[in-house]
Amino acid sequence: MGTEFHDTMRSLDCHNQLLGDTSALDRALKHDGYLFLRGVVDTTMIAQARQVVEAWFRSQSVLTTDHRVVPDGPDRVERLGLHPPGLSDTQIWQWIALHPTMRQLYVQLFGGPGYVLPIGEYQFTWPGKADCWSRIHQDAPFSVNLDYVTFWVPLVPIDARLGGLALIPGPHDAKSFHPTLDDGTIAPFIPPKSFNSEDWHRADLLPGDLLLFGVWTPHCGLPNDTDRLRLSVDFRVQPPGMQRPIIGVVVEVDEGSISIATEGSGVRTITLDGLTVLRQRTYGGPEPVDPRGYLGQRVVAVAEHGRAIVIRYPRDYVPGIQVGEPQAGVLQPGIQSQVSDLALPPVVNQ
Ligand SMILES: O=C(O)CCC(=O)C(=O)O
Repeated sequence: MGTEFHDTMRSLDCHNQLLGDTSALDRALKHDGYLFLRGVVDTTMIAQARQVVEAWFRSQSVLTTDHRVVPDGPDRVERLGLHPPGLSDTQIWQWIALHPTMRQLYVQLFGGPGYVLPIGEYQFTWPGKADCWSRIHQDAPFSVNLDYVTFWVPLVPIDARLGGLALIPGPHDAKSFHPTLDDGTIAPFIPPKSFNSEDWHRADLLPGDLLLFGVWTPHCGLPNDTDRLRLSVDFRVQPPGMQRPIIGVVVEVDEGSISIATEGSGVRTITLDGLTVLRQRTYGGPEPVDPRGYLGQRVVAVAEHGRAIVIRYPRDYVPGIQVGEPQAGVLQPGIQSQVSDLALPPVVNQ
């Protein structure tokens, strides 16, 4: 599938009328599998984040000052890989996720503080990026018992030609569309034929808009038919009440257990058994069979009753120490903050 049917793809419903009613927002997120909110993210913050990300791409000589990809740029962007360390070093998704205005938004959406997981991505779909439709997926099969809400945040205006994100609305709870392969493992992607073209929904987005979706919502980044980069960030936030993973550095491993030095709750030891999913740094390859490979590594672990369900790597760092209270208050769509510097806020993960 190319970009030809994006214009006629069904539109996401906007949920702004539910703002101010956290129960209704929660019900809609569960029922629709997503929330689409217009103009709720601080646009000054997003403009600064865009400046940072574009500056990094300009430093790689692939982007012009008027936001165009240079003629031989698409191939060069592809060669940067999906997770360029230099882009990650800007720490700009964490800056957005921990920004005071975002923390205020978590309170408005969830009725309490959000906890930002150390799992975030910079998306930079380049013109002509191939095989976008072969990357349809749900997050749940990768996250195994780790629940969260994905915050998908456009940094640039996104129309049908630039593509953006499409998803399949619906509760989908606990229903995996990922086929099981012959060797018993779960396929990393969902075959496109699993859905009809009219099942897919998308929306034109502006900086300040926000797309939230749950771990069972099938989604896919769309192809880009322009001469610009589609820039967005996505990060994962846990509303109050969701079970937190254990996050820290592995300090001890033996046959039956793993000990993780956390930032807020000391060293936690959990048992490993034959059912523990041990994930390697990149998905799609062979999983590590020897848990001793995690020694000295920062990990995210999901445990139940002291038993490790999954050990995985974070994607970037977010402080786990909880300091300070988020400012309560109601954000109005279109709010602009007075924050104009690029300094990271103090250590705050609520
Ligand atoms: O933005 C994209 O292209 C894909 C995003 C995605 O897969 C995610 O947020 O989980």
